[in-house]
Amino acid sequence: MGLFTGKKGLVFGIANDRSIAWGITQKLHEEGAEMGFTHLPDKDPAHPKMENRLRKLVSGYNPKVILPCDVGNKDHLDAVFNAAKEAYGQIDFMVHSIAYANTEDLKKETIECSREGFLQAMDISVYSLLELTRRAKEILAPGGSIVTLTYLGGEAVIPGYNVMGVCKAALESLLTYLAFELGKHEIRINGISAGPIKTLSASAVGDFDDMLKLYAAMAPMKRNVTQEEVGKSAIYLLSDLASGVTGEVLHVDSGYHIMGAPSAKNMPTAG
Ligand code: 0WD
Repeated sequence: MGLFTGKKGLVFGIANDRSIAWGITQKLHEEGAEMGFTHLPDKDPAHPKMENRLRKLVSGYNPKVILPCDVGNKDHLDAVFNAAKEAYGQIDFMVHSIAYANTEDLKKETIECSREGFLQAMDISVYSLLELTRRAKEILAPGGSIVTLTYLGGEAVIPGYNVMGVCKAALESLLTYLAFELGKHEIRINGISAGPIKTLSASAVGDFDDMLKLYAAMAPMKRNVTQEEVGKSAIYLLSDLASGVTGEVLHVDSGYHIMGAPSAKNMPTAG
């Protein structure tokens, strides 16, 4: 009997086998969860790359829901939540592992970010949590739990993270307001602040390989975290083990966030 035996949920944000959402999904599956999934809509329906990639990954899981979903598209969201209601009646958890900023705006200094780029990044990376949560609330059973993914760049300046840092700050604030409002319905929502993991969207962030090296040098555990480690922490937050935890951001980053400076031994020598 697994932690999630008899539990059902929705996972948003699997792009490929490197996605953090895939790490979480594998752990949920090991613990007996039944899941529905979405993928980004394919531009060419004759060659549904995104859909095929997701179907291949989850083929052993017999999902009742696999649908295209751009979180900025109301019709897609209607279709996903209608299908989930029909397939499952009620659900027990939801994973929000979505962020987007166009590369041009992401690479610019934050001060240079365009209005359109800023609004789009906020819409897809932050408002999507609000919208998915509002819809999920209608089918989440009491005791239900939501997890979203964030990053330290929302708490302090991480050069290169730019407009996405502003989005993560907003996301972390949003999750506390949602936690407050959902608490009376016995629904919890928490965030995982993951250390850097090389995924598709991470490769859009400047100097990513250097960031991995910096973490390995500076973090108390002297290494980076894995997709699997984020998955393990996510099942804690999504399960009854965390029944008293809401509005929390759990750092899964080898302890990097507690450091104020690298060890003096690693500092470049002055003069
Ligand atoms: O180092 C990292 N990889 C970290 C990621 C450290 C800390 C946090 N995170 C966060 C990200 O900011 C994001 O919120 O984790 C979450 C998942 O990111 P990921 O697993 O690193 O990235 P990826 O595998 O690319 O998944 C993000 C997915 C998209 O992938 P692509 O690369 O195709 O944009 O978000 C989804 C999509 O599947 N996504 C959307 N889904 C629905 N509608 C949309 C959209 N409009 N845009 C992006």
